Parts: sequence; structure tokens; C-alpha cells
Amino acid sequence: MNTEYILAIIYLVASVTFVVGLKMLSHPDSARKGNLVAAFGMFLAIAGTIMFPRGEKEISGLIYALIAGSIVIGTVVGWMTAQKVKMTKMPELVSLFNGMGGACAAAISIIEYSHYAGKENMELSVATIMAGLIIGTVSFSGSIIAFLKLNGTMNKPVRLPSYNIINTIMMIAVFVLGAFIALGGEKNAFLMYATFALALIYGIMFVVPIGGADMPVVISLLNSFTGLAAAFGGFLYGNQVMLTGGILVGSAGTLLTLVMCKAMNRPLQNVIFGAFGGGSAAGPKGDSDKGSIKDISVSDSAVLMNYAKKVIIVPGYGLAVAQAQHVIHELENLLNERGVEVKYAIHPVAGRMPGHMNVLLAESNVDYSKLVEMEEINPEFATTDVVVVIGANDVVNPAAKTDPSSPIYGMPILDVENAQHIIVNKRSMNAGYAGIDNDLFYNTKTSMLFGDAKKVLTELVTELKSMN
Ligand code: TAP
Repeated sequence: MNTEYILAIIYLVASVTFVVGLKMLSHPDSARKGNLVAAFGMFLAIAGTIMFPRGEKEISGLIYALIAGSIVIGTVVGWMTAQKVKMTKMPELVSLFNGMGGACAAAISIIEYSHYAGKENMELSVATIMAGLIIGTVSFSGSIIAFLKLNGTMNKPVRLPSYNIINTIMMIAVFVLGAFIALGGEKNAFLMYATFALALIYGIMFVVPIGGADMPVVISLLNSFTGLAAAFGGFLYGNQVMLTGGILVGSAGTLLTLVMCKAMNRPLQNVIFGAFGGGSAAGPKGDSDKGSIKDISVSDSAVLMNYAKKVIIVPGYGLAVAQAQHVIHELENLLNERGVEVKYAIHPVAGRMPGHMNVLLAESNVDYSKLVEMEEINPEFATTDVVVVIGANDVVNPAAKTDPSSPIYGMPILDVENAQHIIVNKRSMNAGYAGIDNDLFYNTKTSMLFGDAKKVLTELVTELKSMN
């Protein structure tokens, strides 16, 4: 059989595995297998591309050695990093990997520009190259800034005066330059590199002002950029699997961006044009007019829960850090045995990545039917005896509803204050991700149960076991 056909079949199979894998990723039950299915598809696509190269040119032994070397280095580094990374550090890793994808797309464009530019009837190809260059580069530099922000190296949003206008002008300038190069027909490496440099700077300027709770939206947006840039590469090469993969990443990233925008109540145009809130966060301490906080002991908490009819658990980032997912499940089982109805309230941006709480609780075999999404659970708080907030902060902050000056104002939150009793477990009065104070802690219905989530929950389980 003609090798073109064999390659087409391989690409078709690989594309199908991407679609199936993505579908499987949408449920925690099948996500792990879905990842493997898509990874197998990617392996097929790479192997097929190497074994059945298109075009007339011979591929030298040196090129094969370089490809093999890159694959080995990439696999070892990727494998080791993924093995070592903590679940709570996943968004950092995602932004770094995403940045590498953007860099690859940009590198392809830089190389291919020299092959296509200045030749007759190549305007469409050069336009594709410039689109891949700009979008890939913005994704690369933006992702690196996102990585530095997430790992705490750049922990303050920096804002130039009128950064909104500057950013918009830069974005327009970079695309106008790209269009000029594509339509101009002349080969002009200087202008191409100038576009590359401008896109690099724009990517940095785009992410630098963003602070606090808006970060996840940006990461997912950058992810969709990388997908789009890869799709342009696929279009340029007529490579179906690269095109399919790029489109899938691009559209999945866009959908996730929209879902998160909705969860955080930020219109997408605000994200794209840089009109971000956040950053002007007030410190968590020093608000003496808020009233006082009330402590509660482990045994009093156990009594409250033991005699409740209905308990809602609100898991947050602190639960993940403390790795308390197994012991919370044990607590849930104990309460169930005593006839207490227990549910988990899942906020769409609880934790540090989309679906973080679902993945975490799935790890300890919590029944999925008990994980209730925010819109569905919010009306239930009014009929709940005890809400137990474990290591969550921003997602239960009433300032989102009441304080227009708050960086999280407008973000839908869990209406925990409607319950009869609220127990909040955290280690101190320190702020959460958005860096802001939380009036919930001063609510007369709230009791603070201080301590590490795993330790406190383990003590609660022991206490409950000792009660009749
Ligand atoms: P946060 O607002 O970050 O609050 C977590 C709280 O957990 C902190 O206040 C901390 O207080 C406490 N904590 C930390 N370690 C703990 C431990 N070992 N035991 C007990 N408590 C511990 O978390 P959240 O409510 O889940 O909100 C998520 C935030 O992250 C939102 O602002 C969201 O926008 C942002 N974000 C989300 C994502 C996605 S997509 N999910 C991605 C990036 C950012 P102490 O220090 O006093 O213990």
C-alpha cells in the first residue's frame, strides 16, 4: 500500500483517539484511561510521521538522531516532572507545558517563514505562518508569566498607567504587522522577527496585570491559544492529526474559559482586553470593626454534627494541601451511619484548577452523587443544620455579593451563611488565594475550628467514634 494511505489511516486513528480520550476525560471515573487512550494516539501519530515521511527530500541519519534525542529528553523530563509534581502545583505545570506548546508553534513558524516567504502564490501559507507565530508566541510568554505568578515568584500584579489602552494598541499593532507581512509578498526577516518580539512583549503585558482570582481563566485562555497555534501548523503542513489535535485543544480551552468566566462572573471581553479586577486586595488583618471571631473545640464540633439532620461539607484548597480527602470521606461515612445526610458543595473554582475538588474526592471514592454543583446546592443551605468549610476561603466569601470594591465582587459564591451553624476549619486567620479578608469568619453563626485539616478531621473522626 502507498505510504500516503498508511499515514492517512494512522492520522485518522490517532484523531479518533484524541476525540475519545477527551470525551473520557470529562468524567473522573474514566479520565485516567482517557488520558492513556489519547497518549497512545499521540504515540501513533509521532511514530507514523517518522516512519512514513512525506515529501521528496531524504531525511538524513543526523535528523533522525536529533528527533530521537529530543523525544528521549522530552519524555524523561516530562515523566519525571509529572511524577514529582504535587496535585496543588498542577496549574503551574500546566502553564509551563502550555508555554512549551506555544513555543513549538512559534518555532515552526519562524523556520517555515524562510521556506515560504517571498514565493509566488504563498500569501495564504505566510498568513497561516504569521498567525501561528503571533498566537504561539503570546501563549509562550504569557504562560511563562502565569507560571511565575502561580509559583509565587511574581506575586504582585504590576499595572502600568492605562495598561488597558497600551495592551489593546499592542495587540492591534502585532496583528497589523502580521497582516502586512502576509499580504506584502516580500520576504522580510527583520519585520518577521519584529512581530515575534512584539508578540513576546504583548504576551508578558497581557498576563502581568492580572491578579488574584482571575488567574485560572487566563491559563485556560492561553491553553486555547496554544491549540489554535498548533492548528495553524497543521493547516500549513496539511497534517490532519495536528489540525485535529490543535482544534480540540483550542475549542476545549475556549469552552473551559467560558465556563470559568461564568463561574467567576467575568465577561470574556474583559479577559481579552485586560480589564481585570483583583490585585487591590486589602490585607486580612487590622479590621477591628468586624467584630470578634468564635472558636469551637473538636468535641463541640463533633456533637453539633452528630445531632444534625443534614451536613454540607465545603472542600477547598486547604483540604487538598493537607491531603485530607480520605479522612473527610471517613467522617462522611460515620455521619451517614448515624443517619445524618451529608453532601459536598462543589464550587467551580474551588482549589487551584478546574475540577480540583472532584478529582480529589474521587481519589477517596466519595460517591459522585454526593458532589453537588454550586447552583444546585445553594438553595439547600437554608435547610442545612451544619456547614463544615474545610480549607476553603474565597469561594465562601460574602464580599463577592456585598462589597463592590472587592476584587472578587460578582463571583458567584456558596451561600453557606444561610445554614444554621457554620464551622470553618483553617490554620489561622490568613487570607486565601485572592488575598482578602473574609467577613464570614466574623458571622455570629460561624465558629472557627483552627488547625491543619487532616489533623483536625482525624480528631473529629476519633471523637465521633467515641460518641454513641
Ligand atoms: P482559598 O481561597 O485559596 O483558601 C484556602 C484556605 O485554606 C486558606 O485561607 C488557608 O488558610 C487554608 N489552608 C491552607 N492549608 C491548610 C491546611 N493544611 N489545613 C487547613 N486549612 C488550610 O481556597 P478556595 O476557597 O478553594 O478558593 C480557591 C481560590 O483559588 C479562588 O480564589 C480561585 O479563583 C483561585 N484559583 C482557582 C483555580 C481553579 S480553576 N480552581 C485556579 C487558580 C486559582 P490558612 O492559611 O489560615 O490555613
